[in-house]
Amino acid sequence: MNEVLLSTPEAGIALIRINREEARNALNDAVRARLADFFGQLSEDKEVRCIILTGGSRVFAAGADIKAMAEASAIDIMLRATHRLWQAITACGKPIIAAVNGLALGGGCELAMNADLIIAGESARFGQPEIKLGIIPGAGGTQRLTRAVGKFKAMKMLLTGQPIGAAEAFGMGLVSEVVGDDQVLERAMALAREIAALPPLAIAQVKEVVLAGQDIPLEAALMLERKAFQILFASADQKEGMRAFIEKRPPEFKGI
Ligand code: DAK
Repeated sequence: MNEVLLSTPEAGIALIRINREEARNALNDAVRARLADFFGQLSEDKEVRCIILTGGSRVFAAGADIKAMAEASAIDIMLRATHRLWQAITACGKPIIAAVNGLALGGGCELAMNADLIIAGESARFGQPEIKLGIIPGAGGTQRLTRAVGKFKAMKMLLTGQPIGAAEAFGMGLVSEVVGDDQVLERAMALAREIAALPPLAIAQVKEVVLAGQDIPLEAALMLERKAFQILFASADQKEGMRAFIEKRPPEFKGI
């Protein structure tokens, strides 16, 4: 039950921590189900403005639980339908920051890639080692990684299974920021605080338009952007934000 922990370190900020150190935070069914529950719950919670997802100091997550799938049949894997659990994360409309210390491997790297921002400690390592187990990534590793870093860098990681360090991951666009190992959570909190103070309807529109837009033709994506832009003029926070600027005072956003 305590393999995934949820807390509220500050108003508006939720912190989810994977806490299965003895198995290097491997994602078994229980961990995935609990992650899905928490993300589903937080999606509906109006008080939550930003979610931080983290693991331990040495391992963010070492991927799917190999012991739980080693002897599975193809039908077992199909019936487990773990993509439904991942969908609870991808469907979450709130901004998600992955705070990554140590290893993010396989499903762990895929989990981090479901976040909107990745803050990595300088010793963090990212990899898709599935190829060494005779499989390929099954939760977006071939697709999200390629979209994030491009074909040739993704292929190198996917075809060799070799992990890369935080600096290289930053250079290729896989992480948003690299900070000292002991600064990861602090930096994630600072960013979450900044995001939590901004108008949530506009924040949600940024996330929705960026994610939906990257998989459709540019003209359609620009149309989505225009519509989101227009619709925000129906929000009280747009009026507040612009009036506050003109009146030279700090805005008070209400999320409406
Ligand atoms: N699964 C299960 N147990 C794991 C594990 C994992 N991924 N990673 C580590 N453990 C366990 C070890 O077996 C060991 O257990 P005991 O021997 O104590 O019982 C314990 O955690 C400590 O591990 P080590 O002794 O190996 O610890 P080290 O610190 O020396 O090494 C390590 C840490 C993370 C470098 C190493 O454990 C390692 O290489 N782990 C495997 C990493 C890996 O190959 N990850 C990819 C897994 S495949 C799907 C979607 C996605 C996926 C699958 C399906 N669908 C939608 C269907 C994803 C697949 C994957 O992620």
